[in-house]
Amino acid sequence: MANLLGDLVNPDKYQEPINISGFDTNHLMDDLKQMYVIRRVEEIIGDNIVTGVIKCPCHLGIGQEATAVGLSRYLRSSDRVFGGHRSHTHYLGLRGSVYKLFAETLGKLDGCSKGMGGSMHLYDPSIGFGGSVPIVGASVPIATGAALAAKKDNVGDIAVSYLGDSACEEGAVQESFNLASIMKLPIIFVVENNLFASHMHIDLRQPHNSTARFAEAHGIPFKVIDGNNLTDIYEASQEAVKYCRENKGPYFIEAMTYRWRGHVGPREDTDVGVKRKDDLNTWKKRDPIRRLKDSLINKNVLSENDFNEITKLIDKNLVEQWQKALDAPYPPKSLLTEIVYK
Ligand SMILES: Cc1ncc(C[n+]2csc(CCOP(=O)(O)OP(=O)(O)O)c2C)c(N)n1
Repeated sequence: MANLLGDLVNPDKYQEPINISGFDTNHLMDDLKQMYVIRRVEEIIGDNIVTGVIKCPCHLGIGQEATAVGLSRYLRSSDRVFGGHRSHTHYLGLRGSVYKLFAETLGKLDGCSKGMGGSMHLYDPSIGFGGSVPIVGASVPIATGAALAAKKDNVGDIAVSYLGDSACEEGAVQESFNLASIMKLPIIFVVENNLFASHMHIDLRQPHNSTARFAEAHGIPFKVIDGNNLTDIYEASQEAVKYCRENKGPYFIEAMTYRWRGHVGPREDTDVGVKRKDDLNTWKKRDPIRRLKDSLINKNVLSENDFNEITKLIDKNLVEQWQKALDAPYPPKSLLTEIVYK
């Protein structure tokens, strides 16, 4: 078996600024801001879990912001994107409303799922987000079905299925890979490989640490990339989206990344009893935001001062959105029978 992850699995590597030559600086700046927005949104959510204001379980993607932000740049609102339990990044990558996400985590009527879903059931078809499902791997067959529908519509729309490394261990996920391959469905499977399934490292669960071998086994073209490098994600996404829009079949991206917080909730020092503190400190040096920011500063596109001004404005706006969500009403009980059991 080829060593597909190579040095990507070594957190001492890939800490330097990224190569941004030839990329549109407006795009890079826009996506830097969005990655910062995502990180701060999740930090606010984390703080409000600690105080008990947020009561639903939240799986934070802090450290994993780049993949969805980079891929979303090449998607359109008629595409069909699906996620799982850790999908704030996927929803916000598509420029989902921060206010609606805050409101959803608080169970408020203005939430993107009318306050009925919480953090793990996000939904907004107006931006192409077909939904997130907390049952591991469960949205992958749904995304595959959406790809079949897109193929039948024949207007070049595609599906995207975000999944974790452990979701590949679900039978329905392997069946989805097979079906997508055999039916040449326009779907990008994006595995965010953060090495862990809650507390358990991939080396204890699988005979190999890369999930791209599943793509190889199913005859799906794939790219293994540094998931904390925005421009690597741009390049892989552009190729994958083009391939799918041209109706050539599915594509598989394995993005190597690492989550900074525990499996669920805001604590970072422990993870269901597993200590990974030393590793975490090293992985933090592969921060996708800091690496992009440093690249832009090195090229004189941005200064430290500009960045501070930009982030100050974002922070102020997020505080306002959070307060608005706190003040928003809860849904009426009647909505339960109107929409949940419809
Ligand atoms: C079918 C099923 N089995 C177990 C769980 C409990 N569970 C929730 S998340 C998770 C680990 C998921 O790991 P991965 O898919 O790699 O995503 P990550 O959490 O790393 O983003 C598990 C085992 C579940 N929700 N659904």
